[in-house]
Amino acid sequence: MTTRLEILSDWVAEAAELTQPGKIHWCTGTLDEYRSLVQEMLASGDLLQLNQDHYPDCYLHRSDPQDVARVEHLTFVCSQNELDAGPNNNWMAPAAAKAKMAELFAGCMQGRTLYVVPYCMGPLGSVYARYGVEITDSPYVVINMYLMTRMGQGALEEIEKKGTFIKGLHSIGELDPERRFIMHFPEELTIMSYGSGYGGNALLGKKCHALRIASYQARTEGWLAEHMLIIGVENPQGETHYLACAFPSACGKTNLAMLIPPESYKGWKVWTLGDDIAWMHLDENGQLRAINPEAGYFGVVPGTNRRTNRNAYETIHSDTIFTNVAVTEDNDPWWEDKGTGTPVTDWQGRAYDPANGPAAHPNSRFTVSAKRNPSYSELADAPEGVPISALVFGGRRRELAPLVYQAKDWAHGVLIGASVASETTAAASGEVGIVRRDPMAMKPFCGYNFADYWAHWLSFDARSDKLPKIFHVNWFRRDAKGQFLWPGFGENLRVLRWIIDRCEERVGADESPIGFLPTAAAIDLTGLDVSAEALAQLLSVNTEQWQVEMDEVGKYLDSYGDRLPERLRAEHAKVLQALA
Ligand code: GTP
Ligand code: SPV
Ligand code: MN
Repeated sequence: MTTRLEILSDWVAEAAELTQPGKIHWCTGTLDEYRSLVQEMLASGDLLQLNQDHYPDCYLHRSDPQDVARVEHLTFVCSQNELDAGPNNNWMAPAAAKAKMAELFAGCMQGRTLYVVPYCMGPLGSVYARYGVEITDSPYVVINMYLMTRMGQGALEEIEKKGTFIKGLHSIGELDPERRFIMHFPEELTIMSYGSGYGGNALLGKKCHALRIASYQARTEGWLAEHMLIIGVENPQGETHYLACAFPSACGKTNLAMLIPPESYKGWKVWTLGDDIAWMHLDENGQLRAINPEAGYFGVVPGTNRRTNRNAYETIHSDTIFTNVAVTEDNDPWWEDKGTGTPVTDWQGRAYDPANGPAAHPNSRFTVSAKRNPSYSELADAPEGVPISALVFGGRRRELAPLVYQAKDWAHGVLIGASVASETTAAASGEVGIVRRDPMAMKPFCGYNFADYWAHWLSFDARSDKLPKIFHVNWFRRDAKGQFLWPGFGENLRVLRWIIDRCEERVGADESPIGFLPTAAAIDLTGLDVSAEALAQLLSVNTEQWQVEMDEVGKYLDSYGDRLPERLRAEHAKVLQALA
């Protein structure tokens, strides 16, 4: 197979000329192709077979120990004008970046196969779907793209009809952290990634295309590309409300997306539409609608068990690629808090020794098709997407941020999103547990200047009077002893219920300087071991701490200089004044 689209065949020829592969393989996206790649990777040792009785069609990939997470310091947005990338991005001049990448890519695929991976982000043929082609020398990337996107012949046919696509050139290179760069050229709809085979660095449809490039396109075209899960919450009356929630990496999106209602919530059901990325458009009636551009999950493994996330736990018992987990004596995959089994071999393939740290890497991941999820919603395939009732921001904060609060209006909600801060996690290289600003959970993923991004968000209330209500949640507040105050996971539905009741104007709320808070009786605690004092603490707003926080937010916003929208400054001033 090749293509009748000349710009595509020319680009593949040009990439082959540069990288000098031994072979070129055009991916068709069939199950046979997936299986034969798996067989090749088992033969080469790239994949290890797991216990096929307990985990049919499950495999383990051990990545290079120096290549286990996204690398934000090596990720660049190469716009013509440095200011267009903004202080939120690393920037390099496009010509300099291309020269650097050409040097790295020169001859890098000698003796390897160059795979051409045409893919579609979003339901195939949907007006909201977008297309890309990833060229890669990693069969691991190909099989992950097979599970994560609509990949192969169908996507290629759409690309040929449209005549345009995002170009993504990827090579694992030498997996040398000193020769690793993830470059984005939003104005040229091009991505170049070298030297990593891991997740968001290498599966270019995900963070590089569906967030960095798509956010840039979304701004010029009037829509939103966000780091958000999408769920449907069905109540016992059979009404379903759709929510899109942005939490930073490894802060609970996959878990919330697959939520199983608590025992006392008879007749409630949570449907999964997406666990990481939402593309949202205003329809002709001014209703915000969301699609999930992805078709699979690349989820955090540690912490996944029957109690925290039974849907994920069951989903990953077959047809799953595990990356960097440990294995048991039975050759089952193992991870911290799995709740069963004992590790004998750690994620690096060494005999397990607690002195070496956790058995599974904290950022170990599962890759699995979304359709295997017991709570998968068929509407994830609906070309028109789902109508969104509420947008929810959140972060991992031991202090300060209450369990839940609601923005006073759209512009205040944009300020709340822009003010998100969260403790860093193992999803990116670097220190863990440091509070950093992560506006809209998009700090690593916005393909342009945050000041322009906030202006874009603010522009929506002039275009619709039916916008979703905006909320902020924090599942991670702790008491003086360091214990979580809120049980989290399935119990988070109690908070979603309040959010939906607010959207429907079914409950009142207490007004505070930071927004609307639930009254003490408004969060249902039936069957839950949370004391009234703990709930009071969870819902408390400490004025002094909030003044310090808002001063910090003010300084942060000021760092965006003249580009910062005046309206965001005014919203910030209003909150400061209310706190005074
Ligand atoms: P990315 O895939 O990196 O974007 O992450 P994510 O936002 O999907 O995070 P995920 O749901 O995988 O959760 C990451 C970690 O947070 C896991 O170890 C979870 O067990 C833990 N976690 C998720 N939800 C909760 C919660 O409600 N409370 C607590 N205490 N921990 C949670
Ligand atoms: C994240 O880090 O937010 C992820 C994992 O979802 S990765 O695909 O590696 O970006
Ligand atoms: Mn993510």
